[in-house]
Amino acid sequence: MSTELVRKRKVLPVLTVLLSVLIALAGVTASSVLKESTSDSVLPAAAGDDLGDGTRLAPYEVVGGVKVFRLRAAPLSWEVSPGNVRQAFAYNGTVPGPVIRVNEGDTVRFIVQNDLPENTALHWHGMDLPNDQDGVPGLTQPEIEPGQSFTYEWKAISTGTHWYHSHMHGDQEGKGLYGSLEVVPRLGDIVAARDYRLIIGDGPLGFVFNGKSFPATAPLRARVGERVRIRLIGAGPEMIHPIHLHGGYFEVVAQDGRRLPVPQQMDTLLVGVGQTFDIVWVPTRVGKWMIHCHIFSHAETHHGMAGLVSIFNVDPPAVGLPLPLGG
Ligand SMILES: [Cu+2]
Repeated sequence: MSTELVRKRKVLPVLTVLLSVLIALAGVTASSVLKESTSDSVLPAAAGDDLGDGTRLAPYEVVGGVKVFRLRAAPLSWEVSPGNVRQAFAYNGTVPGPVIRVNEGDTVRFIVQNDLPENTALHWHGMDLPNDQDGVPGLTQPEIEPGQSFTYEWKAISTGTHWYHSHMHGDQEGKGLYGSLEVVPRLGDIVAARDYRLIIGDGPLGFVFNGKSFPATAPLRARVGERVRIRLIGAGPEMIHPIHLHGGYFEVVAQDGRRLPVPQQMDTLLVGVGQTFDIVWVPTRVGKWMIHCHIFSHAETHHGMAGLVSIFNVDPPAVGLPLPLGG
């Protein structure tokens, strides 16, 4: 037996043991993450789950390898804050509509049912797709009339944070016909312990984050030291909003779904209608930290905070991380 072969025979069992240990460790990590996800809104999420920000993940069924989603647009009485009920238009009975999250390369189909009292059409904002699936009424397709449905089908090529919305006119969008459209890249997704979205609305529902006005906006949970991803989406339909986070700075890592070559650190980010940004924040101190529009009439009244305000409830780290000096 050559010395080379002897060496291989000694090394292989060692490698096998190492591999088993690594697999066991990976199993422990995965199960602890899953365990936390049920109690603490930490990734990963399943269809129908509350994503911890007042939105829910859209369910779908797989038919012949295609992910099939159903979206029903209909009028809805929607309470934006306690006692403040507005006449909304909604996909599947919620404002915003369900979060559509698919993987890069998926073929997706959307059956859109129009139960509104008026015509509509649905646009897939930021998607590279065939022109006749772009959802622009009168240009790429006929208007979907009340009682009718329209089926869209395309391949998810454009990765990152995007959104979908009615392209009929701004009023439909302002009444709530929009939602987050998230295409998870095969490689290089933004790494984070938590994944929130804040869709900014400023139409007939008033100033709303994810369809709600403070104090009805969902409180957002985080822990010191975690990487917290926030997807900011300007759904408009009319205004721009300087979104400000208390408690230090965040990093802007992507715009309109595209990763920035150099992430930029700031504490206030101007979000225009149609724009999306992915920001990452690592809280350094426990407490209640605001994220809000810094135009005061969008975030406050004479009776206190209202509109575009959400609160991060930051808890101590799950493991003993060093805290910043100075308390
Ligand atoms: Cu604003």
